[in-house]
Amino acid sequence: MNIVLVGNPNVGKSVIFNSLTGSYVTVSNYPGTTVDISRGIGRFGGQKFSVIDTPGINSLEPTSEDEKVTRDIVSRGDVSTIVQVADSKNLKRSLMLTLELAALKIPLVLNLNMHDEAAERGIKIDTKLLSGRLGIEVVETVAITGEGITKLKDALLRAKVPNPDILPQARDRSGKRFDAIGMLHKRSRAVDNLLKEAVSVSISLKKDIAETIGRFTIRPISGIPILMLIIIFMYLFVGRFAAGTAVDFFENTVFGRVVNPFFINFADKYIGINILKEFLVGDYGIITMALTYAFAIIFPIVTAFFLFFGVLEDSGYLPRLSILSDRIFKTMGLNGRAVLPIVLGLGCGTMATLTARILDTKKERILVTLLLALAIPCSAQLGVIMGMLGSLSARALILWLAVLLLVMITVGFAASKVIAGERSPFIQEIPPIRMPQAKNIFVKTFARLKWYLKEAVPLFVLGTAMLFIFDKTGLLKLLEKALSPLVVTLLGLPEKATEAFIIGFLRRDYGAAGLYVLSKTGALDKIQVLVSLIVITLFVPCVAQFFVTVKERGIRTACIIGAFVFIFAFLMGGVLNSVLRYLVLTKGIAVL
Ligand SMILES: Nc1nc2c(ncn2[C@@H]2O[C@H](COP(=O)(O)OP(=O)(O)OP(=O)(O)O)[C@@H](O)[C@H]2O)c(=O)[nH]1
Ligand SMILES: [Mg+2]
Repeated sequence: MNIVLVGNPNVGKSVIFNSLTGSYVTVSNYPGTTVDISRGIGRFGGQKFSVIDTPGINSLEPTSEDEKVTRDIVSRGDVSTIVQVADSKNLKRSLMLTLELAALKIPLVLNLNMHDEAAERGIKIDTKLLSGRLGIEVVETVAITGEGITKLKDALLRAKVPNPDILPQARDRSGKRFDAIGMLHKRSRAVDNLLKEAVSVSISLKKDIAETIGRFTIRPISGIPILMLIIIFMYLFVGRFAAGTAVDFFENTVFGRVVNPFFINFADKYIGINILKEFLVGDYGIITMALTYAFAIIFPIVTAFFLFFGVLEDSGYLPRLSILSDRIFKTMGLNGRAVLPIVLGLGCGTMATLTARILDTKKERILVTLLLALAIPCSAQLGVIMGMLGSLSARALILWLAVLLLVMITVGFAASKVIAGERSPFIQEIPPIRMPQAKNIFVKTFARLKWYLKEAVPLFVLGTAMLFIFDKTGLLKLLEKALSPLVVTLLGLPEKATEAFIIGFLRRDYGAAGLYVLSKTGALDKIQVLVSLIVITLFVPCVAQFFVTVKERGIRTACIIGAFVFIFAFLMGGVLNSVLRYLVLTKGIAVL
């Protein structure tokens, strides 16, 4: 038995999926969280079901790639039941889709979710009447509290093919077929009739605080200060607290005093073979470098960032940010919807590259993929960088931010002229501002940390092993010499910084951590810190992101993007190096 969850974007499909299957897929308060299908097993009524979660759709006629995924699933022929998850607050939009789904003649259950929010707004739905008219089970739920889930499971066992009488006629009296617009019109009339009978709204005079806050975040005059407050708060929490206090504790106390001495001692005593000992606890040791960077430096930072980001995602702020910044994105040939993948890129560029699927045109998808590869640091990088720059000066941090913004806007602008295609119009559903749910945030952070441990840490180990081998074979010295025109002459950095770029190929955050350690030992001056950080931020995307780019955009586009980013990063670093040296050293202007 294949059960497929289908519905408009951001209505709670993934929460329902999680409670039917007991697994966890990401839940966030913005449309476009799910861009690919997830499968799980649900057990109820003494039976076993395969349950599928899908990306949100507004119609079975797909306009973007994630919507195509859903359309393909429901038209595949092995679907035994469709559960349409609907937002009770917006029944018109939901029922428009119901009528399309009904035409598939597959057993259907209508799940009116977000019953709590509908009730708050004085919306009352006559589910009995709706169920009678549609000829299917209609169940109200509050997915986040689990209310109604048992009823939904029962209803699933009684799923029926919808009553064909509710479907608008496809042909007129003379037997001619209606076109798409004609059908839309007829469907809309049919839905209006249903709504008239089944829904009553009692006006609630309760002035909604959340709604007021929501409006403030969109208007530029209040929205920009709010955005700045959010950035400052993020800096304090991730850059100061996590990258400063927490990293100090883990690096110096936990690893510096306890973990590393223990292993070094252990290796000294029990491991006779020198090279093996160095492999574990030497300069490029798996424990002293890979695991220390991974757990003492990056782990506290990503944890803080994921927590902060989870709150942001679940509050409903991101879709509002899209609207606030639609105008800036317009100059880059994009619309405000592109904010979502870009902001998600601050969490993880790999995931964000997948989210580019929600964009309507190919041009927009390529542009966003390019910007993600070039100018958007991922969470781990961002934390390490904010920590490093923060300890330098506030001015350095602002300069770094300004350079990135400038790069993003100019490259976006130029690329939008070069890449053929269209910018699509911007229409966006805005979900309500919601109080983030602690449980969801913890579960989500936990899932992301698990991902970090599974995907990122092995790459750190690999990178360290590479450095170790390079070092032992003398290749490292050769590479440093070979790259010296780039690293030393062009960027004005010490030779040792080459290592950070080498491991940065695998993951930029690991490279950034290398620079962090280097700067702590006093090997970099202020200009060098800023230049190296700009280069590593712009520098090639991590391996995982590169592979996803290949998968999504094709090998050719991925390689062009990769090559461009690489060259651009070093050129930009070189220019910045000369300009800063000129201003600071020759003119004595205190830029940093
Ligand atoms: N108040 C309330 N919030 C809900 C309910 N169900 C889901 N939510 C919230 O709605 C938001 C969207 O939930 P998701 O499960 O990610 O929605 P989705 O339909 O999978 O969204 P896409 O994958 O983007 O199409 C999250 O913030 C949830 O916490 C509900 O019954 N009541
Ligand atoms: Mg989802």
